[in-house]
Amino acid sequence: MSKSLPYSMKDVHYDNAKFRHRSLFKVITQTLLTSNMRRECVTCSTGKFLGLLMIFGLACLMLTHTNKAHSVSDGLAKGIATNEEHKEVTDIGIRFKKLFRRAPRLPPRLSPDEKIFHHNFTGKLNEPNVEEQWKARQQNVKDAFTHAWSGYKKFAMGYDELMPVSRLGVDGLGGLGATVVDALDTAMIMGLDDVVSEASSWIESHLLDRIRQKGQVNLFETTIRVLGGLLSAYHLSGGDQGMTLAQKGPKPTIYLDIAKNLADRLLSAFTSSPTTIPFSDVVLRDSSAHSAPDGLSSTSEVSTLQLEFNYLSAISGDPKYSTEGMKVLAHLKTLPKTEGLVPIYISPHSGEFSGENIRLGSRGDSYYEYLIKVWLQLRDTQDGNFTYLHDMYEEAMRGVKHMLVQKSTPSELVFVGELPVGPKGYLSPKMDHLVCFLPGTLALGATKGLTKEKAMKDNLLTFEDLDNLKLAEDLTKTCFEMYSVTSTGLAPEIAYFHTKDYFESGLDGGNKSSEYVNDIIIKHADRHNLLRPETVESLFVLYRITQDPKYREWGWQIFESFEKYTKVESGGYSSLDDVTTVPPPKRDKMETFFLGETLKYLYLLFGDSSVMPLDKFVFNTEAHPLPIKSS
Ligand code: DMJ
Repeated sequence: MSKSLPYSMKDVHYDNAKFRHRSLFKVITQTLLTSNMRRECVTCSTGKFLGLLMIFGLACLMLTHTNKAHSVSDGLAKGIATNEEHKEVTDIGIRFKKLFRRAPRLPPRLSPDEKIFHHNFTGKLNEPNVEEQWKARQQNVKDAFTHAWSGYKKFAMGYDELMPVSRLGVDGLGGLGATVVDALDTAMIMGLDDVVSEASSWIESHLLDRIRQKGQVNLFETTIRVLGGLLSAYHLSGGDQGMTLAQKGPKPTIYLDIAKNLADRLLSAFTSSPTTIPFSDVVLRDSSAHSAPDGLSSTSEVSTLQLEFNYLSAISGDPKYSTEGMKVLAHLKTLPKTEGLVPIYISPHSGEFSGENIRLGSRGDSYYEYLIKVWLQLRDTQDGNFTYLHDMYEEAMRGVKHMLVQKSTPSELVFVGELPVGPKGYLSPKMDHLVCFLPGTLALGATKGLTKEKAMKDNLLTFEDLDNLKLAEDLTKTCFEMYSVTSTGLAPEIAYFHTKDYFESGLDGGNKSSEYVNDIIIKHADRHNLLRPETVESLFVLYRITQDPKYREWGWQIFESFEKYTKVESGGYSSLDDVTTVPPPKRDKMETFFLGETLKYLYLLFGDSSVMPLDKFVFNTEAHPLPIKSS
């Protein structure tokens, strides 16, 4: 299979290049040719005929001279427009055609609010009340969160997860009440004081005891969900002069004290390892750590701890957490890679990567996410030089574009494949739903959390940033289509794509009216949906950055499908066994990230964009916002 992956500048369409200035000559001729000529030619007088002849002669004269490209005000856009237009003026035949073409539309001069309606809006909401109606949709998400919490509270309070169909609790994450901690900051952001009160008093009364008594937990899962949740709650309840979103609940220092106690135990994964790469598992009650049975750690897991550990060091004043976490990234920097891409396993015993499997799905994903997010978190601090993280990120994204990105057939969806046997092997057209974090990360990396409009205006975007942003938009579409090709409107855990080299028949998603039903293959074993957040996470980031309302509309469609097919009447939402069948069989598990991430991102997507601005907060991989500190 060919590995040439032509995701390059030629695929990029820059907004500003669409709108070019019209010369006076074009305006006169086009006006004559489009209005006068069409309407009056039949009755035109000799005078008018001579006038037209003169203009035609003038046109011929001008066409024999090279016309320099017009300038576009923005610096970057100028370069792009100049190149494109230079090509256009070399061919006289084309220029004749252009004379007779309809005048290009000038950019509309609209206020930012109006712009939202005129740009690709799918038109479901009425214009005058649109913000009101998004508020109503946001309220629906809040209601969904309340319904999810009520099921958990009734049947599973204190367990890690709810089994909503059986109406039972289950400890799938070591028994730290993971749903309580994962959900808490979402409740704070939504202003659900009663939930904040219930969750925080459980944390205050039980969590420390659980941490002291419990056995084995996974270092990564516990860090991103429990430690991340505590740190975010600390900030949102006013810790470190943070926001006071929570009117109810304990003093912020309670969250900090529990966070430190937990992190001190988790540190054993680093300190017992013979290298800087931590072991994957920790036994909380005796602060011991060991590697997984195969002796390996996942690359994404060892590199997705640093946002949390850095913030804990910043607020506790104790550098040990950050020091251990950052040693991992500094070490990863020194290891050999393939165009910035890394295998999904690493050995804590040797410190070397293990195997050749490269992917941005499970075990690979958040390595790439944290490179840019940790850089964003630390770039304005005076604690050291972290440019290497940005360099690693940019190299990796170039590698993704060169080695992993392809287009499906027949309808050209852009997707990210995998290299299961390494860089010299074949490219598998398989994309986990987990990969749908990537568009959000790419967009964030391009504008650093600013809107595209502001970043363009301030000349902050490089060609590479624009290229990455375009890829982000294309991949977001693909992730959304992974939902809309199925009978339920919900995405499978894994999709494959038809390409010129890969075809399997009879495995479509079931929605025959989708334009992409022939592009996406869903194998029987991959048809489940775990209420995962990655697509709505990217919709949220893309909406914040591009301000294009289509991302909100897509989010609403996904939310409606969750409501329709995953809601359990007695309380909670359930993961599904098969998204291609209606009604879909339920899997009887509400994952903690449905409350921690999926509903939080949907709520923020439909709400005011000034809440949790992306240039002031960095979301950990479990959607817990941490403030970006400037010193
Ligand atoms: C979450 O725990 C995190 O988002 C993680 O990075 C990936 N998997 C789940 C959600 O799908």
